[in-house]
Amino acid sequence: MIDKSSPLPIYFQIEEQLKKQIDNGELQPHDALPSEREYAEQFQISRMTVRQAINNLVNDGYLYRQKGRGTFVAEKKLEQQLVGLTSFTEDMKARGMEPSSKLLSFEIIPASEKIATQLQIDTYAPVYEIKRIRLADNVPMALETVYMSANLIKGLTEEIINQSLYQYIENQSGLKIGQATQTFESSIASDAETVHLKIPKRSPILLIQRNTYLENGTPLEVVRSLYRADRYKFTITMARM
Ligand code: 16G
Repeated sequence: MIDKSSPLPIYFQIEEQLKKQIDNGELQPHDALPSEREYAEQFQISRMTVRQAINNLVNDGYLYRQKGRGTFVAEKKLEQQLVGLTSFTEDMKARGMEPSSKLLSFEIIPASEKIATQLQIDTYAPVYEIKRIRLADNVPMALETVYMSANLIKGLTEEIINQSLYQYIENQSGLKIGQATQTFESSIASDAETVHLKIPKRSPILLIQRNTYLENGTPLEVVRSLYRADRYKFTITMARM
């Protein structure tokens, strides 16, 4: 409830109340929110204050607006701990979701100079280029492009790629994945990317690039992934240095 005598600003109290309703399931993903006018009447406050609270919740990803239709509760973001080197399949299984992939293209191409440098192979040496939409419970979460040396990883097939790449590398090819470096940047999705990810045009997205190495230091993969910014949140625990 709203406490007008509290030192906490009213918009903040509304935000907290809505967040609580979302967390405890009283408000479910895609539920329509009452209008600003209804909230203003219910709480006996100005519509401006309601709008401020709702704007903040839209900006923080708890709610989303649809032109001409209103404001709705957003799906909860997946919280991904930044510990350990894991695959998409492992990440989804760990949270009880069903991973799957939609293969967009799978080719062997000559390595560009940039990819060759990162994979420490000759320019124009054969590399796999694998483009996949990664889905969790059938919802597109990320678009991933992987480059790997075709001389290092032999015998990749469409069937394998539709399952788990890391599982194949470790269990079938006998190689040991060691470590990776990863960068995170914000970006804006292209029109084609928004179609694949089923998000509105010009949505913000997270560009994640990973360079993975085998235990012996050989570069294994160069990956460019676009993760849905409305569905992902990364957490990291840091110790004071
Ligand atoms: C993750 C990795 C990607 C790796 C893939 C293997 C990021 C940014 N990317 O999506 O580098 O190729 O897992 O997944 O985390 P798979 O074993 O399910 O095919």
